[in-house]
Amino acid sequence: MSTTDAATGVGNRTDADTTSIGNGPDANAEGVGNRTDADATSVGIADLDEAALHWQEHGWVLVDGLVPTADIDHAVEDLWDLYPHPDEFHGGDAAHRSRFVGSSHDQGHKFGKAGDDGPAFRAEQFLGHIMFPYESLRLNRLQVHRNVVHFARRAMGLDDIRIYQARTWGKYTGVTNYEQPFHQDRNHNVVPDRLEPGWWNLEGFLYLSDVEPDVAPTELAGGPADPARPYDGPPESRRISAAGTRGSFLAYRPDTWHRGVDLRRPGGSRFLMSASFKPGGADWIGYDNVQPVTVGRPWIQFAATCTPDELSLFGAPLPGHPYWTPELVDALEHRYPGIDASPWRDALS
Ligand SMILES: O=C(O)CCC(=O)C(=O)O
Repeated sequence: MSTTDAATGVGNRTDADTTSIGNGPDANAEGVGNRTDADATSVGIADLDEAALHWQEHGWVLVDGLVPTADIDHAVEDLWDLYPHPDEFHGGDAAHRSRFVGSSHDQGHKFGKAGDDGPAFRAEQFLGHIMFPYESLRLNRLQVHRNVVHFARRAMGLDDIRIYQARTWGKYTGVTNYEQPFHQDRNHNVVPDRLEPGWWNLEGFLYLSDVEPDVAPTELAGGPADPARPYDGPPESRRISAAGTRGSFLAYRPDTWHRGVDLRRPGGSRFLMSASFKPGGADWIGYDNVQPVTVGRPWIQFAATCTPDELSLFGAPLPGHPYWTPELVDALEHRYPGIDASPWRDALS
C-alpha cells in the first residue's frame, strides 16, 4: 500500500516496457523491452525455497498457485456479500457503486487534486478496502491459509511471525484511473526498514481473482535492491507485471519499487487479499489491528476455529507462555466458545 512521500513519477514509460512473469494466462504476452534471458523470471510453487530466495535477493516474488484454486473459489463465493459482483457493478445500476463506496474502509489518505491522466495517487484508488475479520468465516480462514503462512515463514526465515495487515481490496474498471507512480512503502514502519534476515517484513497480495494483464497486475521494478541505499531511486530498470492466476501470492518488501496500474478491460475487476507479515516483537512495524473488533461475532467465530499457532499470528501467547494460568485458559474457552483449549491447558505447568 502506498506512501506518497516516496513516490516518483515515471510518466514516460509505455506498456511495452513491461515484462510479465509467472504462468498465468498470457503471462508472456507483453512486450519485453530490453530484457535478457536472465531477466525472464518465473518463480513457481514447485520450489518454494527458490521462491523464498528470490524474495530475499530481489525484494519480490510471485508464487504461482500458492493456494489451491479450490480453496480460493470456496471462499470467494462469500466475496459477493462484501462486494458487488462485477456483472452487477458494471450493469449500470448506480446503487452498486454506492454500495461499493459505502462499504470501503476509509484509508485516511490525503492526496492533492490529480488529473485523470498519467501516474498519480488518487483517493478513489483506495476504495474497495474491506477489513479483516470479514462477515464470512470462509474468507477469514483464507486469511491465515497454511500455505501463505508457511511461505511467509520460509521467506522471512523465522517461525515467530505476526500478520500485521489483513484486508481485501477490490477494483473495478472505470472507478478511477488506478495508475500510480512507482513508490516504496515506507508507511508500514515508524523507523527506517532494516532489510536483513530476521528483521524484514513481507508484504503480500493473495490473488482472489485471475489477475490477467489487462486487469491491473501490480508492476514492480526489477533488479536486486541495494541494501546500502534502499531508497535510492527512481527505478530505471525493467518493469515486471505480476500477472497471475487466482491463488497466486505476490510478496514484496517495503524497499521494492512498485505501483498499481489502471484496469484496461471493459467490465473488468480485480480482487486481492492483503496478507503482510512481520517478525514477532517488531512493534515498529504495523498497519491493521484486530483488537478493537475481537468482541464482534466475526472474530469470535473465527478465533474459535483457530489453532494456537494461528492465534499467535495475531499476537496471542502460545501454550506454555508464562501468561497462561488455569483461570485464563477457562476464560479463553468462555470467550471463544468451541475453541480447542487443550494445547494451552496441557502446557500449564
Ligand atoms: O494495487 C496495486 O497493484 C498496488 C497498489 C500499491 O502499490 C499501493 O497502493 O501502494
